[in-house]
Amino acid sequence: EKNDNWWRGGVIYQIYPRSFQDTTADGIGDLPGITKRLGYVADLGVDAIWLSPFFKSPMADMGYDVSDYCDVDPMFGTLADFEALVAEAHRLGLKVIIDQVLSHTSDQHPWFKESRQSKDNDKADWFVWADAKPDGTAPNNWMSIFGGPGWEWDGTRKQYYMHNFLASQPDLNFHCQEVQDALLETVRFWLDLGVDGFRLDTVNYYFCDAELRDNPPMDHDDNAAGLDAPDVNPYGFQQHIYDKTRPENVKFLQRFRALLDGYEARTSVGEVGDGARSLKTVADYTTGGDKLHMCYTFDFLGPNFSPAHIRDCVEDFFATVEDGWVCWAFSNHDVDRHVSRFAKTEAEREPVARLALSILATLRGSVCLYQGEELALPQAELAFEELRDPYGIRFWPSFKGRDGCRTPMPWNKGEPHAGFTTAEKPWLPVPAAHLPLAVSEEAMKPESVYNHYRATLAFRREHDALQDGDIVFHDSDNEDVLIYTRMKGETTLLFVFNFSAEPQSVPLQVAVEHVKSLDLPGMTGVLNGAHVDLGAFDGYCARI
Ligand code: TEU
Repeated sequence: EKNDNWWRGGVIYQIYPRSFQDTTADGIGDLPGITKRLGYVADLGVDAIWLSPFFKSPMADMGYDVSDYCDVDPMFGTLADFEALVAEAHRLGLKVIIDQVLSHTSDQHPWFKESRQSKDNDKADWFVWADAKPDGTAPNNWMSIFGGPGWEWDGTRKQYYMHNFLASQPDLNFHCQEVQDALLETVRFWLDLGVDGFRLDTVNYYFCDAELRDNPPMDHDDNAAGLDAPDVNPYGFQQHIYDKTRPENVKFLQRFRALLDGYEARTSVGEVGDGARSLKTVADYTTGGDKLHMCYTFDFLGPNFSPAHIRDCVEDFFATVEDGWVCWAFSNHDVDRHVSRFAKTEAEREPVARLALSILATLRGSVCLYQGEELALPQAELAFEELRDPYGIRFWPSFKGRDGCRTPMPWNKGEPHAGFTTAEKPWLPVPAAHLPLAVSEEAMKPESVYNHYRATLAFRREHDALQDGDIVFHDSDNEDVLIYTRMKGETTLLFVFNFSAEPQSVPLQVAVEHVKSLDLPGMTGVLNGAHVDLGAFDGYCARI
């Protein structure tokens, strides 16, 4: 039975509320829609859901611009709807993790509206304000991730304010104690409502350099996931050592953790996207058991899916982060869906989806799945006119934005908009290519990727060593093959995976008489003498 440590090795299913299920016929998903579909989520065999933001917001960044931390946006429902959602989730045995966007607010948040009035109001220091340089330009060279300078001039206050993302997402000033206190009060509000945990958006951006020093130029090797390529994003021109990932954050995270520890069995997962420096940051934020429970890096959110990359990332993680904990993910609402990143052809899409999940579910760490990946949905191709993501609209066509992974869940092939909405037009279209992959189709087929997810997650639950057992990688002279063991107590489980479309015969490095083959769902690798024979994108598991 899971306990206070349920999150350690737990599986989280990310729901993007706008695109899960509409019940009000406005073309946008809502909380009652999620509640209605929780049975489906529980049946997949996950431990928790993570809900992307549903708070009051002008939706300039699809809810990652919050104007009231303690209320539900009418677009998504009411607080009562949220309480009903939590009650239903708990009845089904699902924990509920919500997304806290504490680094910045919306410019429509009352705190910012007050702060921008003058240099001496009660909230004057709640945001990062600075005078212009003598020539009128911005205080320093900091850039916004969404393009252009990280500073916006305010005509009323006659100062610049800092923003890491849109100009309508002003950065809160964490050096101000009152800001920390106010944010922790909002966290307490949700804890008291029964929320089981928090995903902390851009947790390494909370503090900026108090002296506002210029950033040095970017070292491009320092760009692990390749998301910050300068031709796509001017953010990549700088090494953000002054406006992000400040050591001061550790103390704030200790305050945050102390608050959570006053409640039972709560958890937190921080989003740390910071290129090659991520692991140092994750170590700072998750070791010692008095800060975050776990972090989320961008290691597996880029184009690279190979045995060497997976081994390097996992080994580096546990070597650097020691007793800290990770939550791995291949997909989320910010990146192209992973089957489209990893599979070279349409024929490879489903085999790659199966292989990726078999690995994800057997690595050391917690797991985060993104809605629709259990259907092996490919990235949607959208026309410029259909885009809603300000990031994509800004950089089109070199970067097409994040809408292609945010299209609505296809529930039922036979219904308009695949059963997502009865509105004439959903906020983003359901791609035609997703219709044959709808839940109504996939659930019926025993061999579907969807049923592979259910069986593989069940396999994970059955084996204690897969929750938090150690992991050791083993060398192979075949670069298409990944071999590792998971160990806990007396149990050692061996895994062998083939990342190529060619069959492989892999020499076994243990005496055959000690090997007891296990049925790894959806995988057909077999023991053949002193070798494991694997088909294309295949896997094998044994107790040794
Ligand atoms: O994302 C943080 C972040 O760093 C992303 O901008 C990432 O670099 C980019 O999306 C990669 O394509 C979080 C949220 O997940 C994202 O949806 C928000 O837009 C962002 O914060 C601002 O709140």
